[in-house]
Amino acid sequence: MATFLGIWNLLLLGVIHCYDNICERSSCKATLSSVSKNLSADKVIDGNTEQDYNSCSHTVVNGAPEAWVMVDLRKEYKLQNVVIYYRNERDYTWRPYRFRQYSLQVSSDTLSWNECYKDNTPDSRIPSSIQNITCARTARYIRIITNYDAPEDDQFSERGAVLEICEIQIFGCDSNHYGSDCSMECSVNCKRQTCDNAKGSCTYGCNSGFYSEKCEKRCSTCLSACNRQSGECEGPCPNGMYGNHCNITCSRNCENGCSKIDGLCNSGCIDGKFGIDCLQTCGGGCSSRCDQADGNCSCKTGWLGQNCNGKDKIVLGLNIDCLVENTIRSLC
Ligand SMILES: [Ca+2]
Repeated sequence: MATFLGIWNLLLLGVIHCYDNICERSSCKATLSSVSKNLSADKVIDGNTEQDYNSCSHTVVNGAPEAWVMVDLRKEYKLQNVVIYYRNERDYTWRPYRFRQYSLQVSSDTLSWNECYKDNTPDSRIPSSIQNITCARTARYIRIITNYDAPEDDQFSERGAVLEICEIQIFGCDSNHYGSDCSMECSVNCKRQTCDNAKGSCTYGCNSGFYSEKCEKRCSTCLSACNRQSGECEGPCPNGMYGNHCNITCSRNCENGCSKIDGLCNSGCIDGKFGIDCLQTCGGGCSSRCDQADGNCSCKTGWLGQNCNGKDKIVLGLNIDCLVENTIRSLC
């Protein structure tokens, strides 16, 4: 009957998920700030979700201003949600009043804690004894901690915080898997092969040479990293390449590579070439390097024209003022 009620409670709470209950398949360890009688921390992760007194852990009454229960998952997991079962005696008027105002926190090292949820139930109300808290964090440690001193205990002159946690179910995936059933593997190109549970986006960015949300696209020939979203190279291009993705080849006639931005040669053209992309050839009659912009040069004896690509008629012995080499030469 109690099991049926437990399932019914889950359905009412909408606790329907496919993520693994991490403590069912690993060596989780639970500890309490203090232990009352034999109601030890083991009861928090024993798989039994019954909520009667003997099925729950219990910190001591009049113990301390603070009470907590902590679960160590033994390694980092990507958490999705945490379901907490608090003591709830069904057979008489006892209510989970000590559960008010608890805090659910996670940590990777127990030194700094990150709060996923803080209950704000006032003294006049009773919190639900089963709570399903979304906690999409990567963590190794989970704790429920409280310094709430319930007024109901005043009549017994009992002071301090008390926790009576029966079970903590921690749902999530291994750090390198994702999806509602943890069946999909994070890309090996994710740093630490860690990604978020919902979409598989790499949590810590991409390994060198990859980009996109899942780091499945390969950067071009960037010398250093490329932009996570666009794939554009964040540093210079390898010599001889240009463009935002460094995937365009500089003119083969550049003297010393070309500008990453527009492909213009860094140090002009190699000897014998001119033009904006150094693809035009200097005249055959140039006596020295031709002008990089327009190809003008000083001519050797017997050559004519601004670019020195024509021959003097005297040299040719023909009555033609000027012949353009390689075009009308057959007329010479
Ligand atoms: Ca239990």
